[in-house]
Amino acid sequence: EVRLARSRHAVEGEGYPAAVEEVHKNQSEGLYRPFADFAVGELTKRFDVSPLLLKGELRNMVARDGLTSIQNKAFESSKIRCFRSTCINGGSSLQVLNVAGLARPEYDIPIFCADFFSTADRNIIVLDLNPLYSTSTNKYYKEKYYDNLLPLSKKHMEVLTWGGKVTAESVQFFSPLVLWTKAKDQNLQQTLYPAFQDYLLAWFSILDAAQPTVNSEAIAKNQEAQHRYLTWRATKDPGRPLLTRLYGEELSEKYIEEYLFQGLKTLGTKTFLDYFPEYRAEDNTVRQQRSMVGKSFFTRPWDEHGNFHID
Ligand code: BLA
Repeated sequence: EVRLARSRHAVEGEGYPAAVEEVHKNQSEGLYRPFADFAVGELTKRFDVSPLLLKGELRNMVARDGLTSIQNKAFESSKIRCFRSTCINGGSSLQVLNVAGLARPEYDIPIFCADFFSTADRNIIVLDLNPLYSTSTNKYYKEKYYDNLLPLSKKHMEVLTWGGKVTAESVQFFSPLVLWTKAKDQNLQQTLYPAFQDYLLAWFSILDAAQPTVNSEAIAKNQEAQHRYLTWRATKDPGRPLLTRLYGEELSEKYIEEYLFQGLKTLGTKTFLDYFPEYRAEDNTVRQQRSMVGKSFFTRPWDEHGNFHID
């Protein structure tokens, strides 16, 4: 395996390239490409990573419209099981960034999650350090990873305000730091880009400081928590229908299993219905609905101390 030169992707200077609007218009690289470049640049600069090679048909995915491009990159390191960055550029009608960072199971550190979906007239944005364990029932976990980051997230929350209706099922995967927004009429390069940088660097700092556990029970738990998360997302991710439209059923299933939610087939053997039995239909298939609880959160359910409140 080829090691990446550490400085290869380094981003020169700080901030967002001034020409990004132009780039977006020209549809050459897309709205989120500077985000992806920053993520990969910082990752390779800070950690001793090796690229994870994509298999066969996942290497050069071609969208059915022949125009939408996709850039996939994935890495691992001694502490990182998988860090992957995906950038979809479909011109002014479709821009997607999806970045995920999952540590090895010797660490209980949160999952880095950036899910940005933009069209000409709307943005759907989730940026978070998704918790492996509930921050409302596990105060130790909340204190360990989140309390000291609340001030950092506060300034971004004030700009990137709560995006409205989101299901209870999604909220259980979110942390008190989550930025869930539909940020309209905003300069994302001035609002979202700094938040993305802050959250990513915060995740890197957590990783830097992390010490592996040797407790096999703790390792197994961390692994199952990641598996449960991946199982949820691989089955219920709202991006699914779009991926199927772009790449067809077969390729997108492969992409979801082996790349986007890699670990699904290797970290555990439990099924979606084992983790989420409330989704079992009478014929034992998985119910199509995204929410069974039926509760939605219209406002941010955490207070400024990161405590969860149900109104
Ligand atoms: C919508 N994506 C959403 C929404 C959320 C998320 C909360 C809006 C609310 C909803 O429709 O449920 C993201 N949901 C999450 C995350 C978790 C969760 C991160 O439970 C758990 C951690 N998004 C992508 C990719 C695509 C994508 C790769 O990450 C497409 C290729 C698209 N997300 C996408 C689309 C919608 C969406 C198209 C709108 C779906 C709709 O309006 O029906």
